[in-house]
Amino acid sequence: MQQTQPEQHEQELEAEFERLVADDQRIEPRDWMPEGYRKTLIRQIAQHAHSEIIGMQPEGNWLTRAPSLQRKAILLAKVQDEAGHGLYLYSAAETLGVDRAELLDKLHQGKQKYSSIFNYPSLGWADMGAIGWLVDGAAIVNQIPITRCSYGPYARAMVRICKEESFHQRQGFDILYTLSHGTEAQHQMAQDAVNRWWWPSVMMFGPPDDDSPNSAQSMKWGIKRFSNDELRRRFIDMTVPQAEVLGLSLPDPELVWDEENERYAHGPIDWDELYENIKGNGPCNAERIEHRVRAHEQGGWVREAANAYAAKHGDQAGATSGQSQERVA
Ligand code: FAQ
Repeated sequence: MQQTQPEQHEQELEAEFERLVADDQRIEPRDWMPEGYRKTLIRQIAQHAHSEIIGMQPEGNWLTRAPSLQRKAILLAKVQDEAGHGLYLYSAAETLGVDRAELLDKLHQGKQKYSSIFNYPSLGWADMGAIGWLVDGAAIVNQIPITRCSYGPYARAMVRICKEESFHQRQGFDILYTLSHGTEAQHQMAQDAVNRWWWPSVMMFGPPDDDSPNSAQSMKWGIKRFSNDELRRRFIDMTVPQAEVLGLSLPDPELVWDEENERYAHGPIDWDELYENIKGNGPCNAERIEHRVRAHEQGGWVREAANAYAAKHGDQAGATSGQSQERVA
């Protein structure tokens, strides 16, 4: 009797993919997937990975000027976590058949994006508090649903990343709380940082739903679970009461509790600012890419050494298995 497996047609493979997504199961790297799904994931995961490593810059700027040894150690750990998040995410992207060197080239050539938020300058120590509290706070709201993304490697990477982001948000809150309850000058520093980081953080969630070309398909595929506006609203609802605990105000006079809809109403968002930033015209776009390319070039010898070590290690592993095969033979 013939035992060969029947050839599955593309339609059957697609039906199986749709079934897995509908049943809230995970798609794994070896599973069949539509080309558009693969491309969308590569685009989003690469953008996410790039954001993590570019996001090290505004905080890296303050490592040498942290006000105490303890604050410096905490900030250093946070920035190192961000490098780690970049590595998990580049690895997740590689499971889709791309090479991280190719993704980095695209970032350096401006062919792939990173989050708009990192194109704002970090002008003072209080900015470390505002970045942790607001930017990591926004990142958590955006990323917790990605722990349920239909693509397994991305979802799993996000579980650990979210745990670390919670610590990051907490450390930012702690910096701001200390400053806000310090001297009048310290309170002003905290308020000034929050004034500057609030709107960019609100914009981080992306364009409004009626101008978000990727959302509908990404939600259908279970890559995104909620729309940009829904996540933005959740972030605002979560953050306003925290600002009250901090004793700081948010720079939006129209931010009031809306009884009827049971959420905060807010003032108009300056979408032109976001679109200009995404196009490359934000306050620090050129500086961020310049710095990244310089760091990449200066780190070339590390990659060469790591590749040489891997090649040597690979040879040794081959030699060892060869020897053991000989022994077995
Ligand atoms: N900045 O159709 P949509 C962090 C682009 S990690 C720049 O709505 P989509 C940790 C978008 O790519 C922060 N570009 O797109 C940390 C698309 O362009 P394309 C990063 C943006 O993908 C904290 C076009 O606009 N997080 O903060 C932005 O469905 C502190 C149309 O938009 C992630 O990447 C923007 N803000 O939704 C590190 C999370 N928004 O590609 C250091 C994962 C939109 O078609 C310190 N990503 N665009 O040419 C996502 O959830 C989604 O990709 C969105 C965008 C929500 C960002």
